[in-house]
Amino acid sequence: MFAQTALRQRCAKWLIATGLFLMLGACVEKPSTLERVKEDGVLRVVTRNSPATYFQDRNGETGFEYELVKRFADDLGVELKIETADNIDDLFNQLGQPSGPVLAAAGLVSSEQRKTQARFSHPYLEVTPQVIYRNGKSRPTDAGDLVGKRILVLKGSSHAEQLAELKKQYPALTYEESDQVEVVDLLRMVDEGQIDLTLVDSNELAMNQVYFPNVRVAFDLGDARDQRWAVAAGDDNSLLNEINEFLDKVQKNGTLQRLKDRYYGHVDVLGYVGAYTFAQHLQQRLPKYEKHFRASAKVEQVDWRLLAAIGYQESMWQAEVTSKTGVRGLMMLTQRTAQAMGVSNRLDPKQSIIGGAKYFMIVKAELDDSIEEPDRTWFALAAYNVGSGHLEDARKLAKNEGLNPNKWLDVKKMLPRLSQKQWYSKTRYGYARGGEPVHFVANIRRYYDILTWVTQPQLEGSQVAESNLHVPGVDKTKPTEQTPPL
Ligand code: BLG
Repeated sequence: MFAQTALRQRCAKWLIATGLFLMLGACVEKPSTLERVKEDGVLRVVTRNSPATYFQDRNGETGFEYELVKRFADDLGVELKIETADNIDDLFNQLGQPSGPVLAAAGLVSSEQRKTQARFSHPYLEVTPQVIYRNGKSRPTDAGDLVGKRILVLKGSSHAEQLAELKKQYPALTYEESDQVEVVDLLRMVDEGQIDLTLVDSNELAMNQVYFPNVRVAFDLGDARDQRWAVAAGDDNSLLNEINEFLDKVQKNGTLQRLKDRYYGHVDVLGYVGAYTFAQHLQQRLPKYEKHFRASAKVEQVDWRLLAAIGYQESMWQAEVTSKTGVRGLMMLTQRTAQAMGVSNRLDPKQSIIGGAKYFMIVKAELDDSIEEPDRTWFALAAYNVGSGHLEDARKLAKNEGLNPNKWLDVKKMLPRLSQKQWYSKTRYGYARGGEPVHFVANIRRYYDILTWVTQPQLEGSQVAESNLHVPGVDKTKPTEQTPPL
């Protein structure tokens, strides 16, 4: 009897001990990636240093991927730490390391081969692979025309994979891959005739076209593809699920569209011809006026590159222009504005820039306090062009439509209505060529982005910075006035 009780007690103790052990086991189980990120308070992201992904300007870190992933880190309530990979293979290697970054945000498209190395998120951007050739040489029109050409692509890129596929169909096709270059280098090499062809994604070309006047699209190689973020291979879905929820959310609430609008929405505005022209003017015209833009920017506490972008939109950096409507000079001042700003000679570039800068800051200060940056800058640009009264009318129309009168994305939809009688007849200031400020702002944003990229501080040892050194007219050693980020 006693022995039986003792046995039962021993069994009970053993069961409790085993239970505790198992529970302990459960407690020390490895935390999920998401838990680890939250515990560390840091989201480590690997990307590439390029204008379409991530780069530094004088206001700090920027780029489409950077901005999107920063919002994700903010949502998680953690700090963002960006790491850059030298090339795409290196990027996937880093992602695979147990102590490496947990997420790759670098304009990646998924492929069968890549799916063995990583898992991909929901899509956020659609791009088309394009074959790039040099203007003046014979234009390839289909995949068969690639045979016999000197072709260079990024090592480990989806474009290299496409060429490997094509080689099965065209065994004579030859191409090289390099891990020593970035997209800008490939485009420069085509521009300078060092290689015949390269392959890049449409968004990368659009952002870089302005530096390379000779570069042209030969044809689209295949259908549009989706860019996605990547996490390490494995079965831990914690971070991936969170990413997908985030991407779905920013898709629905318009944040993603706003970012696309900011970085890519206006790339079509220039068109290719405009982009080549801009590249030439950057070299030939801007140097004459740069000192005046810098001086006015200092006085008005505004980014000189924004003033330069306005100047390009107004006159393509020409001092002696007159519009059909009699508006004149580098910053295209009306007679009334010139008088109000104390400009006696509108054709004097220095006076025009001083007056334009002053006027821009005045219309900006007059805007409703509830309009925040960066929209505040876009509204000020619109007011510079169409006048504050008409801009107010468009804001009222936006409000009546249930849109947000403080968001440029909403108000720019209303501005063109100011030229339609059914709408302008009901506004306070009446008819205006409302389409003009929409193009005006889109163009200036584009020029401003380009000038920001071209004048970014030296990135030590970077291929990208190297490749920009050939753009004259921009003295990278001079300090720039610090201004609020746009
Ligand atoms: C702007 C004025 C605004 C004025 C609006 O016109 O000129 N801005 C400047 O002078 C800097 O002051 O607003 S208002 O005072 O409240 O009426 C509206 O009148 C100039 C615009 C006009 C535009 N460019 C700066 O963006 C222009 O020249 N448009 C005509 C082009 S063309 O003749 O068809 O080629």
